[in-house]
Amino acid sequence: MNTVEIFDALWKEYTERTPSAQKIKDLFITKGNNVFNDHVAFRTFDDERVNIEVLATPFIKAGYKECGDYHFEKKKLYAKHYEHATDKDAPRVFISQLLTKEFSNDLQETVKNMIDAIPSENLNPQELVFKGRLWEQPSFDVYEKLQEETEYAAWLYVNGFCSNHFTVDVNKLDTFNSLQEVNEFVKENGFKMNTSGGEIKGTPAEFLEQSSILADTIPVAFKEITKEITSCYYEFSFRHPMQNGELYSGFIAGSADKIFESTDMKLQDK
Ligand code: OOG
Ligand code: NI
Repeated sequence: MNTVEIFDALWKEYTERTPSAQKIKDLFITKGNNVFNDHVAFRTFDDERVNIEVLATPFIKAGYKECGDYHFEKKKLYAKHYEHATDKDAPRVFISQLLTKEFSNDLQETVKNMIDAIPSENLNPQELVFKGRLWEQPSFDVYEKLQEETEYAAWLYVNGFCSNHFTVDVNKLDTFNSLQEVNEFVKENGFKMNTSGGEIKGTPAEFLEQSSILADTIPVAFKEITKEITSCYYEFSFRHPMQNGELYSGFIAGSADKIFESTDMKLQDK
């Protein structure tokens, strides 16, 4: 698959779970903008069958190369970002993994069982990122136990491997000049922003400002009960030029730390 095919397939699957993203994109288009995608992100576990390197496979095959890496000590996550070697219009890819050994034996066992349950024909690095949840119907009891230790693992247990956000490249919008203006527009249209760490994460001095809506929720049929659980969200990024005049191309760990929380159940109105 080339990059266009990859991102078309990911967008289709993502907007089925994240109707707000399609609605917001359409609002920008109605206002006269072309919408470009700055990056997508994936989440996974550090198990060698599904870790960052495995999820990166389709991108590496399509011409991507590894760029930065990021540590999240409190959330016990590690991440890498990838950029296309030659195609400057291809979106960046951010992939994080949970450092499972830093959690309880129970959590490690649950994660191992999840991955053991993936049918072998689906454990295909070239396709893993397009498939969503690959294990059996989740249990609400297991979901809640994971959530006590980490929202990230609970979210992954329900949602599986999928692009958890696309990102509007605010620099390339024609009718907006700042992230503030974009946020006002998104809020006026009835969407709720993730305000953890402030509505805008990062500063011009860090060369990257970001914001995101709170994740949509979708009904999840657990073994015991059907409940509304967070799916995915939409992000907005504004990049600033560095001393050499080029736009900053990486990520900022301190900001990403808060962007992760866009899928936290505790930020949703109860
Ligand atoms: C990724 C959060 C980090 C960014 O742009 O800093 C991120 C996630 O929610 O999995 O996307
Ligand atoms: Ni992001």
